[in-house]
Amino acid sequence: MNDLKKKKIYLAGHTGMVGSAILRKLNSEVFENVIVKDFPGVDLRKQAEVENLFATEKPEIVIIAAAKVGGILANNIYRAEFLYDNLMIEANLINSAFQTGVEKLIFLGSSCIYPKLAPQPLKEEYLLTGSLEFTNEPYAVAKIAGIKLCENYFRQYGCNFLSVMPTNLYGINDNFDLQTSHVLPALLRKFHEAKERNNEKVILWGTGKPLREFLYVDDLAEAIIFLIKKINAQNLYSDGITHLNIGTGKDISINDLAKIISDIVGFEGKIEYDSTKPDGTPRKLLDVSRINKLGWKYQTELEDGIKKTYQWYLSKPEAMI
Ligand code: GFB
Repeated sequence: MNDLKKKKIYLAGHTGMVGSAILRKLNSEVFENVIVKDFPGVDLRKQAEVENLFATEKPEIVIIAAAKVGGILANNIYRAEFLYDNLMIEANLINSAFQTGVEKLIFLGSSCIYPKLAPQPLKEEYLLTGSLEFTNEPYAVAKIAGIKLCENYFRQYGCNFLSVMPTNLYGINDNFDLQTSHVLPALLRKFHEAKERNNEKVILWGTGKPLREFLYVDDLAEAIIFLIKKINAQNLYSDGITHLNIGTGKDISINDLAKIISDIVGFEGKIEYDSTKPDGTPRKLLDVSRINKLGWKYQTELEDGIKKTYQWYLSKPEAMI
């Protein structure tokens, strides 16, 4: 373990919600040699810049938390960028890791890789067994390509590259922009602003019926550290799977989530739905039995995580812009 703490770890995407949570965790575990160098310094979509970064820094472990991400509307509007940017980022990072002999790489994807109507809960082996959900198909295709890059660099060259698929994440440093955010930060903001302005109602998107599973981002960071320490690509691929699910194994309807958030925020008005906005996938509950058996389990219950996120939001006026 002491050796591991001295390894040079390159965390790609350290400024986002996920990357910043992983960075906090790496630092708190006293990993001594963590490098963080991406946008605007290095544009990960540019092959030459990524190759130069790897040639100069020579990382030994790589974590790919860098991605173009967003909620249902952003995925559906910026379809070309969600596909192109994510393909370029992951292809450049994974191939550079191969070329420079990186010892271990962890690639982060998303639960939207599974078919829209797959049986629930979603087992790892359901990948590529049916059609994807339309709103996030470009993002999902890019993330599936990333899984397949890791798998096939392992199959052809034996690279220790593994992929993990977290469920919907939330927490501090989340994006609270109402056009591009995911549902949980959007609801915190909508209920908070409605309370502050004494509005009678809050309008949410879709029907409120879809079910989603939410994981507090610091729990995901714990899972990543656990995987760095304990799990290698061989463990996954020899078990016949290409990636590991990470989640809580519990889901909730958007309408029930809205009730919890409005209670926490203290909004007492009505909740209405705008059915001109998409619902997206009806349900995406991950089967997390594999990672649980390996020895990792989530810690933060939904209400506690929402309270922590709301406290952070209130303490950061810039998140409200
Ligand atoms: O979190 P979200 O944007 O993305 O939306 P997905 C989840 C559900 O919440 C959808 C509803 O059914 C939305 O219609 N919703 C209700 C709202 N009100 C709101 C609101 O004010 N804002 C938002 N954003 N949603 C994303 C994918 O899917 O999840 C990505 O597009 C990725 O590719 C990510 O996989 C984790 O869960 O539907």
